[in-house]
Amino acid sequence: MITFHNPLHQGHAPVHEFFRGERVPCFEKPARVDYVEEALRARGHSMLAPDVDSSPVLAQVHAPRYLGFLQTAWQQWLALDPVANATVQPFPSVWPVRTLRSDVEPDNFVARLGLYSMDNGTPMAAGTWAAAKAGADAAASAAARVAQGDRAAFCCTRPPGHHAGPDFMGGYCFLNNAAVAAQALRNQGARRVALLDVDYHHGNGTQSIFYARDDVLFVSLHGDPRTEYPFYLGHADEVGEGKGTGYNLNLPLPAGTSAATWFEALEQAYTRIGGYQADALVISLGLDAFEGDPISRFALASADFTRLGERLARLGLPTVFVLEGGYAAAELGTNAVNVLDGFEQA
Ligand code: OKP
Ligand code: ZN
Repeated sequence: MITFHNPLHQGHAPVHEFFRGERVPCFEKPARVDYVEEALRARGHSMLAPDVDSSPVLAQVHAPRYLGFLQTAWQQWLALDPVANATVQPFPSVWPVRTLRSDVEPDNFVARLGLYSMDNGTPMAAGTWAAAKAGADAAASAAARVAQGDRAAFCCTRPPGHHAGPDFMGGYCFLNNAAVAAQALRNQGARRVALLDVDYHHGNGTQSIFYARDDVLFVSLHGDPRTEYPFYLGHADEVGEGKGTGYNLNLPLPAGTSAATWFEALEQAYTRIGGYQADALVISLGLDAFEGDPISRFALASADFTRLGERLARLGLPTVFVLEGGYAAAELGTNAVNVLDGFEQA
């Protein structure tokens, strides 16, 4: 399968995140994508650099003031203390929750960082903007291929994107690559796009971007937000709003769900997508439903990812795969390429 990789992903290499008040090494690390690229090469998939500028599409799925902030965030951080901050990661410490105002941008950098973040679990580094932008370019490039008639394409990138909303980062995500792919497909002639998110974590950002729209159907299988990140979105009663009502389907499953039950829920997703008459499909391909994932609690085996690819192929739609999560880094390559090979061999 044609793969667009992200030549700049290694510039996004924050060192630590927080877990229960302690600093721990980042789970979302460059080695993840190195393993996927290695597996792609080993199984003969061709890899290309992005060849589309996603800027116009980014402006359709993210707010201008958020994009403006993100693009220069690292320079703004350095401006506070060019020497000390070069080796320190910025973290938000205050957020505009209920009753506080989010319409006025504070002058204070850390306050702005909180305004544009949903958590303190999304560390930045010097190369974050360049890496995130190149990833969005890879998503737009994969979408362009599929719009031009390719059966499928894979966007192999990190940082992931599905937690990034219209105007905020979160959950290791900065720019919503899957939303870019879906919007790019719409721009290039697809009347309806189905977006299926199989990452363990609910794609709150993607849901929010398309919540009031009927031209992009969002369907997600994920750990129940009562116990799993992102906690504050992803329940079954979220069905869309306005003309988007009926075009959002959440299938939350309890932590510990078996592969058999997961595939049963996948059939419900297929039924909804089948009834939508989409012209194209985007898969938010998180691989953290894997039994060996260190931060997730579903139980898919590596062979189940082949089965997932086979099942997705039977929808018969032009398909863009976009890499999201998956933190069992050494197995990530096998699991990702199993999906692609299952899809191509079905
Ligand atoms: C991103 B994606 C664990 C912290 C977990 C949030 C998880 C983000 C998952 N110590 N932080 O959906 O795979
Ligand atoms: Zn995830």
